[in-house]
Amino acid sequence: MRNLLRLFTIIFLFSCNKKEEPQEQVKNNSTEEYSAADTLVEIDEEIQDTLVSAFFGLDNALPSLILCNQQVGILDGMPVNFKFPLDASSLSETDFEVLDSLGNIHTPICVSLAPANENGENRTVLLLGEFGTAVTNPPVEVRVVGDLYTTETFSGESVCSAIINLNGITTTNVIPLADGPSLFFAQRIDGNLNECNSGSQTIQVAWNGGVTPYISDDTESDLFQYYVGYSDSSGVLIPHVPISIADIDDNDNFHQLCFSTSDKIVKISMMADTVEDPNHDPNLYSEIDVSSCSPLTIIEENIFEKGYNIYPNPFSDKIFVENQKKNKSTIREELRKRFANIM
Ligand SMILES: [Ca+2]
Ligand SMILES: [Ca+2]
Ligand SMILES: [Ca+2]
Repeated sequence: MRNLLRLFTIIFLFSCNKKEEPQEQVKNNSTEEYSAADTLVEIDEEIQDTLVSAFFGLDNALPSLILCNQQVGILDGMPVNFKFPLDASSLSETDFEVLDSLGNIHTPICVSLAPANENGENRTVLLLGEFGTAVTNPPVEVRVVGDLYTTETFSGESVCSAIINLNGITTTNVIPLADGPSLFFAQRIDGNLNECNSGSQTIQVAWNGGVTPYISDDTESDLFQYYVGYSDSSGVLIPHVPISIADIDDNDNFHQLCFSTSDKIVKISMMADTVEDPNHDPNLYSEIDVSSCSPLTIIEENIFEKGYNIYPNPFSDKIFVENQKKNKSTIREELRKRFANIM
């Protein structure tokens, strides 16, 4: 299937170099002009933004025999966080390289989507291996160097997705060992994925490292009281405290917050010093916008009504564009998914 995809992909190659003659000009309602090449640069950046962060969670603290089924000693643990869910069947340890501050390149011993591998999750890969040493030689960059694919979201997730090959994207947003966790993703959850037993609106949040209660007497079920959801009333944010919390006690980095309000929650915050990572570092105050599918912008409509389909190129930093003879509504629907709230 993937080979087929590649086969059909190479019809037009647009350069990402803005200095080149734009192959197509489109106008929006203002007087500004955009080129197809500029738009592709934007798309390239949005694909790059799919990889949000890596989190140096534990340094020489995890047993390789138990976690990787290999006797190589005590390992570092590093969750790597994506905005889109990943296709587990395309995931392997050779999809990743970790660069430390001395310039050494490390390949993980093993990788896993577990424990955050329920339907509606699958956005965090746990890398296990030797990635450096806290303070003196920490990991500074994580690269995707193999064909690792995102996958479609499930019905009930407010974010929509598309199948994208992430090969070639990198992040230097590597959170140091001593830092606490922060929120990297939130979306509304409906239907079968909703684990709340009460309330009228469920928001799923994800942390960039695994979290457990920081306050010694708390259990995970107590954590709802430190979260705040915000609805937007003509630009004024109205706070709402969840009535309970779900998706707890499963050792992952996801929570579901159960709200009694039917006002649309657009942002979530968490008070400082309420959760900690596996290294026992507490969180700072953290906030995140609730993601959802976003409508096409005028420039995107102009580009895609002409029938182009876009794929990242697995073998270079260029993007391939295929001119497709599809009808307008099909293209719009695909694009609506493809541009799914990567902002
Ligand atoms: Ca280490
Ligand atoms: Ca879970
Ligand atoms: Ca959980």
